[in-house]
Amino acid sequence: MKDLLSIVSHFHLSDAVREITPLGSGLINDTYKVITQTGNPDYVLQRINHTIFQDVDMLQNNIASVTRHIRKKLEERGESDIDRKVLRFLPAENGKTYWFDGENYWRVMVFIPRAKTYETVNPEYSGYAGQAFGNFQAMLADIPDRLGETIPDFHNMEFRLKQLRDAVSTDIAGRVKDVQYYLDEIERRAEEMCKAERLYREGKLPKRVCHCDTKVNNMMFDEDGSVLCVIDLDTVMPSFIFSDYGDFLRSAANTGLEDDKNLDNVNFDMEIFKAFTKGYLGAAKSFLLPIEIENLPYAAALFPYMQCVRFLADYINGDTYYKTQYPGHNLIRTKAQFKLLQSVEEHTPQMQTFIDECMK
Ligand code: GN1
Ligand code: MG
Repeated sequence: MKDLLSIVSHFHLSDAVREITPLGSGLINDTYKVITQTGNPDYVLQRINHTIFQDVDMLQNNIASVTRHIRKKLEERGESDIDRKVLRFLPAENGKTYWFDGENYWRVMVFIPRAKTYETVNPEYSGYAGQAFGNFQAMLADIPDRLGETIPDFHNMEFRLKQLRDAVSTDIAGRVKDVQYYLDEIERRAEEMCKAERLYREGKLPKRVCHCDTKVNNMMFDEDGSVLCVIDLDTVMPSFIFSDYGDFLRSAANTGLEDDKNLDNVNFDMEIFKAFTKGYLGAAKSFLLPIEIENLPYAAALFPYMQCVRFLADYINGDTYYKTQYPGHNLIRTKAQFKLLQSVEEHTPQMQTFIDECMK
C-alpha cells in the first residue's frame, strides 16, 4: 500500500487517498481501486504489463485518441453524464498519462461510480452490449488519428498458429506429449480459421478500428442495465470486426466459465447469441459489408478457436503470458475453449438462419 501510495502521488488527484484495494479480474494488467477521502471521485490505478504492451507511449497515445474522439462525439450528441460514458486518464507530473517508476509503468483513471461489470449477462443485457459495441465501432469509424498496433498481429490467426507451432517445436516444458489430441484438432481447422487473413490479402475484407477485447467483463453497465461505456482500451486497434463480435460471444454466450473444469457446463447459448447479434446488427448494419455479415458465424467460431490456440501455446511454453491460478490452468482453459468451439460449430446453421432473418 505504501508503495502504491507513492506511485499515486505522481498523479494530480483531487483528494487525499483513504485506501487502495485490488479491483477486477483481468488476466494481464494489475488493477486497483484508489478510494479517496470524499469518494468524489475515486480513481483506478493500473500497472501496465509492459512485457506484453512493449510500447507504452504508443499504447497511451492510442487510448488518448480514442477517448478524445468518443468524448467529442458524445458532446456533439448532447449527452449528459459524459464522465461516466468514456474513460478519463489523469496526467502525471511529467505531463504524460503514465508514470514510469524505474521498473513499472502506471496509469490512473477516474473511477466510474455506480457502474457494474459482470462475468455473465442475460439476453437483455447482451442486446445492450451488442448495440454498444456496434456504436463503439461506428463512433470510431472517422477517428482522425492513425492508431498503432499495441500488440502487433494481435488477432492475426496465422500468426497465432505460428506461435503455437513454434512452441510445439521448442517444447520447452516437455508438455507437447500430453496435448496431441488438441494439436490435431487445431490443425484440422487451421486453414478454414485463417480465412479472414486471406480475404484481407485479396482486398475483400477491410480492417476497421475495433476494441479487440470485448469480453463481457470489459463493459460497464449502469444501474438500470443500460451500457455506460466500454473499458480496457489497451487493444483498440485496426482489426476485422470479427474481433469484437466474436470475442463477446466467446465470453458471454458460454454457459460455463472460460476455465470451467466441468466441460458439461460449457455450451454455446443461442439466446445470448440472438440478442447480441440483433443489437450489434441494429447499430452496425449501416456500415458493414455483406462479406462481414456473411462471416459472423465464422467469427463466432474463430474466437474460441483463437483463444484455444493462445491458451495452449502458453501452456506449452510453460505459462509465461497469462496469469494462472494453479498448475495446468492454461490446459483447463484450452479444453473449455475447445468444447465451446465444438458447440459453436454445431450451431452454425441456426446462426446463419438467424442472421439472414435480421437482415431482411
Ligand atoms: C486477456 O486482460 P484481459 O483479461 O481483459 C487478453 C485477451 C484474451 C483474454 C482471455 C492483451 O484479456 O486477448 O482474450 O485475456 N488480453 C491480452 O480471457 O492478451
Ligand atoms: Mg479486461
